[in-house]
Amino acid sequence: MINSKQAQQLTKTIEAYQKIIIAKHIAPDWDAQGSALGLKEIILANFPKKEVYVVGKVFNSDKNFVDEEKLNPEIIAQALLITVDVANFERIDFTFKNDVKEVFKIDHHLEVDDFASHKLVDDKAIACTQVIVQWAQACNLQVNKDAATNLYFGLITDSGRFLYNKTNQETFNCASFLMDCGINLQEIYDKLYLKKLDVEKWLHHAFGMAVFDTAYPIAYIKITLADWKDHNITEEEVKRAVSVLSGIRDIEIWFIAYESLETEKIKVSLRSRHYEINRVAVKHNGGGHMLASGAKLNNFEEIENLMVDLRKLVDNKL
Ligand SMILES: [Mn+2]
Repeated sequence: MINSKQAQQLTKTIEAYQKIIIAKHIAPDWDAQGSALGLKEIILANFPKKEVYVVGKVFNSDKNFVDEEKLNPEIIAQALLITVDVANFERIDFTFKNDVKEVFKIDHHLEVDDFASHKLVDDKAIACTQVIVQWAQACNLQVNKDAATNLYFGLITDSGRFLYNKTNQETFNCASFLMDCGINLQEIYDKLYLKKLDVEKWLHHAFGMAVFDTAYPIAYIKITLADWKDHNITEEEVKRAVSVLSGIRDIEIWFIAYESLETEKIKVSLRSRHYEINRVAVKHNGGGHMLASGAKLNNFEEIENLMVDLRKLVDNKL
């Protein structure tokens, strides 16, 4: 649950500024972008005289939001910067973040970097958009369909369609509230989940190439450039092949090892349902999270070394 003093403080701070810049984390996801656009809509609907600018990259694009072109040093110097869905100052996707008048942080990550003068943070919230919805509710602000749609994008994606652990009663309350604001679930799900035929063909092909260890619950897919280059897919889409091995009872650790256009090395995306695979990843030029890590190999022969370490991990001998 959000802290009501912090929520009131956000409204007061917005009221105190004429110019407001909203920035999210670099390489934004739906939660970051939905938070920024939803917040902008709410501010404009409730405080129509404010000038609000969303900055940084557009999700899944190399373009920046056009709002950013309207900024100049004078505007920036007078502006309140609101950051959404970003825990660290360096990760804020705004070149002039040092030049603003004041920074207000809205977030749902664990607090590691106290970069703002004020904040509205709930690290129990599944999505940053959940924090923004609760703020709007706490302050009786109007939320129109556009704002609600953007906020729902964050809620449904950061919760993995309400599957992940931190999904709770508050999450469903927010979803219910957003439905009352007039969102169209079918439109949202079509935008998020309709698949591209070329990618689906690739994923099925990739599953057919999987190698299943006979003695251990480990599987992998070796992907050469020749395997993927004629599939009319991007390298990001190649990487999605790792997901075809997930959610299978008999497989507890899985990875893809693929030839990339970006490096001479073989890139590895490594996943696990409960083993600490990051301990193996660091031994193979990589690292990451306990259940999702990356690594790099010099050649495909090194897959066998990786397998040796993963089997040791399963045997508790690493
Ligand atoms: Mn988030």
